[in-house]
Amino acid sequence: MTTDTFEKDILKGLQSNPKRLFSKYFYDHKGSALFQQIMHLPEYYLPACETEILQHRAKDIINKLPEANYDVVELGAGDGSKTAYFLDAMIREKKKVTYIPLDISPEILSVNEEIMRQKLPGLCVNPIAGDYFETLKNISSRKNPKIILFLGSNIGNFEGEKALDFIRFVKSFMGKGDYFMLGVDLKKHPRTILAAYDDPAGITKKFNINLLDRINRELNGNFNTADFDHYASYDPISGATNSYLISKVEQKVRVSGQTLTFSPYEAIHMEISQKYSLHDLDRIRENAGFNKDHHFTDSKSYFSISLFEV
Ligand code: AVJ
Repeated sequence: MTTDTFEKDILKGLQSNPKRLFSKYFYDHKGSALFQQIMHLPEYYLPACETEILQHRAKDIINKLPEANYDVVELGAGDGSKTAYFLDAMIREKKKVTYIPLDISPEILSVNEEIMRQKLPGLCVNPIAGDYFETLKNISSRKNPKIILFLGSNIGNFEGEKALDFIRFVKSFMGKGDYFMLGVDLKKHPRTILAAYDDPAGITKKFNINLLDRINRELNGNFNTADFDHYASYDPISGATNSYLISKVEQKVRVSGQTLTFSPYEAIHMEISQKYSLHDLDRIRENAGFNKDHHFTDSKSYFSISLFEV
């Protein structure tokens, strides 16, 4: 990511009304470490539910896959530690797999490779660093049938129709007999969802505030982070969790030579974490032009790994 795009996006967002910042910029070094802490919070149920499915339902998922050979392509793979459970099951079920983790960060991909070497020696791993747009082009010319993984409820960060646009975009790199495997957080009791984004330990607040610190560091900003508070809300009708930073006082902030003014209690929209019902997912699958779907959920039905067939 060039500073240029970062600077343009941040200024544009902060000069908009309402003000907004983009969650894709949360993940600098410090932000990635804070996200690791979030994943271990008792209120943040998502990773445990997804891991349960990948550990205990992998065989049911694999039973839906007819071919003997697959390229397993993972979008935004990270360290791949959860994916290892699925890959392990693939190998035990005698599938021949090549694992192709795609991620923007080459550093995390070398961690991924090392984890696979330790957990699954002998697995063929072929990492590709870059953004989705560049890296997906690379894989569309490969001949093996593909399973494209997009796990961790990362689809939730796309606003409204953008999720469907993204799935259609991914599908344009797929052919007959390929599968899209999507990890999604399901609609559930609003209090359970809200608690996951409003932890009493305040880690989610730090995760949001860190973007202001990043702007201070990288764009010569002077946010006084103590003047901002974190606020999350969940709308059970739309299924959107929205996170905001609220300016507690009237204030002026300088960023990249520009002056921004905040009214008392003015909000910056930070992130959407969209929740879906299985019915919502069926509709998306149909609108994206996939043939069939299968949903695999954890024992509490909090999370789904959904398999869409081309
Ligand atoms: C990484 C996008 C799945 O939205 O649940 C966690 C990020 N934000 N707590 C999510 C996040 C606040 C997370 N995703």
